Amino acid sequence: MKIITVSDIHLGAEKSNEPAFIEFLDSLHEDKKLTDLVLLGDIVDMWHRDASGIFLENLDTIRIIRELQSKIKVHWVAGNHDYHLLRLKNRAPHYHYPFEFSESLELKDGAHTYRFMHGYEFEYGGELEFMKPIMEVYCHVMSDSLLMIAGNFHAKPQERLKDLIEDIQKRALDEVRGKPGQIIVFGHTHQPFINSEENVVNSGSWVDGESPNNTYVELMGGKPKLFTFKGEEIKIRKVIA
Ligand SMILES: [Mn+2]
Repeated sequence: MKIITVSDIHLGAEKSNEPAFIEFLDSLHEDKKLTDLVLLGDIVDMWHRDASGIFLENLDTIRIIRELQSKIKVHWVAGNHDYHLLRLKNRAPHYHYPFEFSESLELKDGAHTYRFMHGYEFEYGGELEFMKPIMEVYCHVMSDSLLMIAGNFHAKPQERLKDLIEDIQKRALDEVRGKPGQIIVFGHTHQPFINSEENVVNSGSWVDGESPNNTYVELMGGKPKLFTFKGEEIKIRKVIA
């Protein structure tokens, strides 16, 4: 089993690095060992583009992911910016969508369990249930006036989360603390890392201006690796208390 995970492409947002992401997806066709692709949320950005237009504007990307589905399993975990995807099934239960969208995901590989969450859960903490309908509303009623009112809510994650980042990373660690064999993989913060115990992994983003960006996670045999597409493996390990 070889899993590749990416998150936070933010397709539809001005700074999304769509061309590089398409090139990356194309490259996955060559990987004969690959069994699973996990799209870990905020793949499309319905907070910056109307939900109906966004898929028309990104047909190329969707087509490539569909083609990959003939070879590997594709899992799509919803993020806060594509949270509405979880509700598609309720709206049209008779329609067979090409992707299954889930709130979180667990994949087992022998003695190892990989757990995937987008990561807004770690930001919102106790307010999570209150935030879910708000995330959905944001996906629906994207408008310039709402963006103005929202203000800070839409700031770049690195600015918006700068005082919260340590807490978010600790909450992610809490998910797997004292659970041998479990690895938590999340995104949301646009700050890719693997911790020193190699059981907490952040997949980063594909947004211009973030550094590093265009990152992806590879999971094989219980070992996470972090790469920059067309760049180096990121070998630094972050200590989280
Ligand atoms: Mn997010």
